[in-house]
Amino acid sequence: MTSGEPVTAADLVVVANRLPVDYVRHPDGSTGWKRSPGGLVTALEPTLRAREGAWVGWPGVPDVDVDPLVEDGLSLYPVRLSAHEVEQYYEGFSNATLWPLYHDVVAQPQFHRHWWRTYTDVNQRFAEEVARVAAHGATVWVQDYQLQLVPGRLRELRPDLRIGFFLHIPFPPVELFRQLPWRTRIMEGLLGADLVGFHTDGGVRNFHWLAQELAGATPDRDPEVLWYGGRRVRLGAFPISIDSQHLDELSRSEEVVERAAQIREELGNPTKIILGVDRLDYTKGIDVRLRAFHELLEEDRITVDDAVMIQLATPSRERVEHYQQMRDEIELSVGRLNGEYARVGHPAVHYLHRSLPREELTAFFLAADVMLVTPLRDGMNLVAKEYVACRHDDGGVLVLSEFTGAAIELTSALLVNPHDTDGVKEALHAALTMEPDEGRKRMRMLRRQVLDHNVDRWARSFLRALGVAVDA
Ligand code: GDG
Repeated sequence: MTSGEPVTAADLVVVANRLPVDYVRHPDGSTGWKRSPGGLVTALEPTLRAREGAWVGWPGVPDVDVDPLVEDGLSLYPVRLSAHEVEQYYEGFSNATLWPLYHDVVAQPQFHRHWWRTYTDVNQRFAEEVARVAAHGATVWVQDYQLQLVPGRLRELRPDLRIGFFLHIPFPPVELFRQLPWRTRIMEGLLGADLVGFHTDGGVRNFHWLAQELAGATPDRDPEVLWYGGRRVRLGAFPISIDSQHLDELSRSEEVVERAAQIREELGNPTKIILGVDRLDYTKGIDVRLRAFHELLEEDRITVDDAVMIQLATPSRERVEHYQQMRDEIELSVGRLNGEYARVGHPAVHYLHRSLPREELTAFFLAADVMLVTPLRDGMNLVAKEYVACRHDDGGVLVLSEFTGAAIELTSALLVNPHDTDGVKEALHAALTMEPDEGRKRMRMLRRQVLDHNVDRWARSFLRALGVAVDA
């Protein structure tokens, strides 16, 4: 897969915490690269290839020195992180300070000065690496909350660059953001960009206000423009999407259709299959849906013959304390539920704590009669869109939290407030008993939205707003 020389002066540089490949050490001591196919790389690959593109990021393993490489035609520039930096910059400041703070403080953020110092050092290193590989006047697209200081640092190093920043998680309400001891520094960092993008208008509004209050930016007549340091900073909402066409095709393949039927059979042909798919994260509201399902069983409104639940939970951030606690709580709830309602050979909840191949996941989406997406807060939530893209049969009902970015577009889902257990319970019951015609009508509307707005369109609209000439 690896061939050619990495570009030395890139016209377009994507910078993200992770490279689109992971460095792997095999048990026999040999090393190699494994692709980690995310939506982002799918979206950006064509554009990166079309112009001398490069990707700067961490290879996923601490303390390794690896040279720049070319992988499937993409020039990749690894940034080295020590184990200490991974602990403080990534697990600490990014995932135990910023992540809970930006998700409405659903868990208590931890503020530690030594984590912050490492975050600034690592952001500086990323900026320096980009400054080295970007051609004169190049465009740089910085991704996400781990790298919020990069736009500012980069502008100091390379004022010739055109810099965009996109935040994949929510940008929090004013009062919450103000808790952060380093709030002004973060705002100054982000204001180094020419374009700051969010999933929703809410993010734009929060940022617009805080940039004035904390960093002294001045507003323009255009509510999506701020003036800072004599420069124009554009803001905008760019709701991300998925590779809808690809998923639609995959879900129509014979293998996936057959596997979906087989899953139903393996479950003992229940009347309804309820599905949840998430990274195991406390923001995703996995406990909310388990509670709703549990109460419906308790109240005899459904039985395990009527409905089984499958919760697929991808392992995530396992070294962060909040995640360990939450995993224990979820597994306790699953155990209780099964203890009370399962029959031998027929669990009420099937819980898998592992990552599945994309084809297998697609088959689960196709098999599920009800998809439960109940985050307490989520920037977008791609799983909701993936479920819709897979339902080429117009089947299935989506129950979706109001507090996801996706809820703004997917208005034909059954929208729920995840803090309202009764509301979630009623919506789950309504989904399980919905008339097929009504379900199909809703799914058709959802599919129109998801198939019309794929991730490629998202990437193009961001780059266009940044002033990059992209094909229509
Ligand atoms: C962040 C923001 C925003 C899950 N399990 C398996 C698997 N997945 C895939 C899903 C989906 C992705 O992981 C999860 O994306 P989400 O959007 O749902 O959530 P986050 O990981 O929290 O993403 C979020 C996103 O960034 C993009 O901007 O939407 O709000 O939090 O694609 O399908 N994939 C495979 N096996 C699994 O077991 N192959």
